[in-house]
Amino acid sequence: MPRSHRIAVIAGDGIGREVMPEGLRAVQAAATRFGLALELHAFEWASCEYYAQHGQMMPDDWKAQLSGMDAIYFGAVGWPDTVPDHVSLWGSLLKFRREFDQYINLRPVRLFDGVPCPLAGKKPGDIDYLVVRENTEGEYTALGGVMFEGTEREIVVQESVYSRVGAERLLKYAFDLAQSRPKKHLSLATKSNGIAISMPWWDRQAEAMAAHYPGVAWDKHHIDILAARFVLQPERFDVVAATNLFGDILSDLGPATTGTIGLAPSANLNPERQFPSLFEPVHGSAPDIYGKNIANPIAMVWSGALMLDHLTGGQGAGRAAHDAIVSAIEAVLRSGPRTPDLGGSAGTTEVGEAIARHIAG
Ligand code: GGG
Repeated sequence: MPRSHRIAVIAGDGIGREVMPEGLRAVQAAATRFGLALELHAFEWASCEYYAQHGQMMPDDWKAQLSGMDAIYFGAVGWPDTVPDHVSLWGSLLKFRREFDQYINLRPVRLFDGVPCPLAGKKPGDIDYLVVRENTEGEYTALGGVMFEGTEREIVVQESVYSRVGAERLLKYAFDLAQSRPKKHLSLATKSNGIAISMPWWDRQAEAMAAHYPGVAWDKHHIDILAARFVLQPERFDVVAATNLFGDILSDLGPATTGTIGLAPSANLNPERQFPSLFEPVHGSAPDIYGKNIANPIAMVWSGALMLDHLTGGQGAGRAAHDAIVSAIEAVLRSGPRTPDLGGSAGTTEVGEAIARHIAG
């Protein structure tokens, strides 16, 4: 008998706690339908509440506690009233990404049938691309410092770090992905006119990688015009490769053009499977709407679908479970209950239950 897939469940903060039960409802409905054995292990840490009690976001042995897990299903982190955002993020999510070498952050962006598009004249199919964000280095570093703090001469320096290994593995993943898709197109986010050392270097890495993929057409866009094109010509895009910060910005902008970032899922992947990968909504903990049962659970649910697909290597029961969850999301967005971010008045739970009913068939 195949062994169970071991999943660490970390709801985190704010609406992470409200959308997680709906994500689990969908994941469990799909697992039951397709005979996937799951072992769920809930952890209460990686939250600002834990920080308030212990002075840190996670216990010292967090890695040992997660050893043997096949995936991490993660809600959201951040409660700035009690813990500064950079402390909560660096104390939890960024530790997972870096110490589990989840160097790919895959963020699908798709306009669904039935969802009013804020962009004039766009229909489903016009917005359907994948942002591939570098996830362990780049602009996200804690390298730097402050001099002459609190004086008129105050100076702050923070470094960005791009390694050849980091760029090559990101680009290889993104080109492989582009090659596997019907459009076979890759766009690189750059800013090589203004950021005159690291970005021309990125352009050269992409050019070198592209030489191995003659079947993939590629282009590069400065990040400013790329942002405009996400709004004006989203149909141009298929796979978009970006550094950590550029990818983070693009993967909020993209979903905003599809109606709401409440739909946007993500997969923080360690493609070699030496470590567990992590699946989370793109949105954060949204303290302003926490406790109202109005958060859209679909990003969490869709992230769960990506997790099940990953667990079985994109094949068999995990793939079937993924497809059933995405079909259920499509059905509910076409004619089911909606949360207020999509103009509806349904609650988080109501939407989650409707999706789970579709999955069960
Ligand atoms: N579920 C994602 C989450 O909690 N995100 C918080 C956040 O600000 N993340 C920043 C990032 O993805 O770099």
